[in-house]
Order: sequence, then C-alpha cells, then structure tokens
Amino acid sequence: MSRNSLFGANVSRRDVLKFSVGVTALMGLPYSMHTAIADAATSDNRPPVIWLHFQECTGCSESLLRSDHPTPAALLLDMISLDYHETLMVGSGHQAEKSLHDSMEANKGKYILIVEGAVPLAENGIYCKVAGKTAKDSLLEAAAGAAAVINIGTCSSFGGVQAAAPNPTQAVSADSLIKDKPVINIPGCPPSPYNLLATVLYILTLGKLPELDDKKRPMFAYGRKIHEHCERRPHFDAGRFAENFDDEGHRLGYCLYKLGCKGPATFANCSVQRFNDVGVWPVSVGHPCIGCTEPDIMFHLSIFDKVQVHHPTPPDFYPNANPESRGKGADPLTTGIVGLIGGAAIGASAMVAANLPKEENDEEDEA
Ligand code: FSX
Ligand code: SF4
Ligand code: F3S
Repeated sequence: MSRNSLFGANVSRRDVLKFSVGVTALMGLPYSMHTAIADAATSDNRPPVIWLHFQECTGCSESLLRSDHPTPAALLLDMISLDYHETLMVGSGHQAEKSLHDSMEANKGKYILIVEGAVPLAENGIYCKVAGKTAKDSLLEAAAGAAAVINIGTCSSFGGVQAAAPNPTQAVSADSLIKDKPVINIPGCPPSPYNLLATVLYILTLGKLPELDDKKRPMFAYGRKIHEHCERRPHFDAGRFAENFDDEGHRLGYCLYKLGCKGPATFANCSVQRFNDVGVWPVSVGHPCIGCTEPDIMFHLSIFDKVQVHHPTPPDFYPNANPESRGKGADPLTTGIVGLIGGAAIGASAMVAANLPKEENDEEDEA
C-alpha cells in the first residue's frame, strides 16, 4: 500500500515500517512497539494541528522540509491534519484567517498547537503582528483551545536569538506565556525534525505526553549530553584538541573543546540521531557545538567560551589511545577543563580531579 504525501512522494508500508523501527529506538520504546507506531503513522484518524510562526527565521520548518527518505515532512503531514501553517499553505489573507478560525472552532480542545518563534512584548507587541493581531494575542487565543502545545525550536522554547541581549523587542519564549496547557519544548536552532516527528508519534501511539526533563524537553531526545556519544570523544579523552580552525588537529578530526565546543554541557541527541540522510551534525563537519538546545548557552556564552566538564576524563591508568604520548602520563590539555574540580568528583573521578591543574594554571600552560 502506498500513501501519497502532500509533497507527492510515495511512502510505502515498508518505508513506514523501516522508519518506525528507527523512531521506536529513538524514543527508547521496546522494539515490539514499532508496528503500533507504524499504524499510528498511517491511521486515518489525523489530529488537527495549527502551526503558528512568530519571531524566527523559519529554520524549523525548513529543517523539517529538507529531510529525506521517507521524509519526516511526508510522514508528519500524512499523520496530521495541518490546518494552518503560514509558510506552507496556499491560502492567504482572509482565506487563511478563516481556515485558522474554522479549525480552532471545529476542533476546540482537540488540536495540537505547534509554535515556532519567540513573542515580542515591547511596545504592546507591535514588532510581530499577523492579521492585525500581536503575536502574544494570537498565541494566547490559539493556546486556549489547544489540547497541548509543542514549541518547535529554541525561539519558542526559550526565546532564542530574538531574546539575546540587548533584546530590543523584549522577546520571550512562547513557553513562558502559556500557563494552563501541557507544553513540550523541542529546542534546537533548528531542532532535529525527527524529534518533532517522534514526539507526535509518541502522543498518537500512546495517548500521552512523553517523559519530559525540567526544561520540558522529551527525555528520549534530550536525556543525554552530546559529548557522551561524540565521535571525537576518544580525542578528548586522549587530550588531542584542535587549537585553530585550520590547524593540523582540526584537519585530523581532533576534539573541538578548545575551540569552544559546548557538547559537554549540551543535552541533545545530535551526535546519535544526526541530521538529514547524509548523517552529518555540526561537530562531524568541524564546527563546535554552540549549545543550541540549551537556554543558557547559545547567545549567552561566546562561541569560544569553554563550558564546564562535570565528569573528568578517564583515569590515567586507562590505555592511552595516542601512541605518541604513551607512558607520558595525562596530557595537561585534557585537563583544560574549567571548573572541573569543584564538582561532584568522587571515586576514580576524584583521583583524576586531584591531579588536574586549576583553570589558571591551564591558561598559563596554554599561553
Ligand atoms: Fe530559526 Fe525556528 Fe532557530 Fe528559531 O528554528 S532555526 S531562529 S530556533 O524558531 O526558525
Ligand atoms: Fe565532541 Fe565537543 Fe565533546 Fe570534543 S568537546 S568530544 S568535539 S562534543
Ligand atoms: Fe545544536 Fe550542538 Fe546539536 S549546536 S544542533 S545542539 S551539535
């Protein structure tokens, strides 16, 4: 059986099953759930979705639409009834407004509201208006009738680039304005489209929200730091760091920590799930993670600032992966790990931490 997506692609049952296996694993559900997930993905019972855009770059929608095989967009748009999306719908003006209000009225209490972008509050919200209404009024009106709200992207989840200092429009997250509805945040600038897809599938299959962390992010996608599964991690552990973007270490794929990689403090699944079908993610193409899924990192720290590493590197008695430095003991660069010692260093970690120089010494070492 084939399903024709809104984008004209043919998605076979086999494609859907294959994809469901991957999404089941992504969500941390038992393998046996994959057929239920495939059924939910292909059910004719499509929940109505209203997708609002406020202050943002539309990167979240673009990221969804640029995915491939089978496209998350094709699957998502087959799974849901997307009643309103300003950059995808054909209608405009009064026609678009009518479909928005018709959907809100007909599906009161049942639709999922997806929000992309931050909400400016300065000067009564005049910096973002659609159809004569401020972003704040549109958001609160649509949220009032929603069953649940999904904030897609860092802007709607945490404020993002719009809320960065000096924040001239006094932009805030959509999350901060919605008080009486279940809210899920799927941050990232842009986020992985698979995280949105998996979240919608989770709700459709299990009829409940996934487990969330203290920032309302689904634990299945944001439960681990990307540093834990990074392919450059062996270099970090062995003390091999790129020092400049064009040096030998950078060309050899060394760890990007000294170039400001925020991976050790960033909760996301980029290093596992990756982006698009070519399997890339920022660090794999040589760019340090900028912590785009974290409210206090992106646009709060400079791109070259080093984040704290709360778990010291493996003890000295582990085999050293770098043949040239074998037998020389711990590489002091590995210990350029700011604020490491004050943390919860216990057991073997405490032994490592005790041998590490303080931050000031590291600076001297590096100078
Ligand atoms: Fe852009 Fe979305 Fe960044 Fe924001 O993604 S990719 S500025 S998170 O709201 O469009
Ligand atoms: Fe990977 Fe960054 Fe961690 Fe280095 S610091 S191992 S590049 S996530
Ligand atoms: Fe963002 Fe870092 Fe992933 S910058 S896309 S959280 S690798």
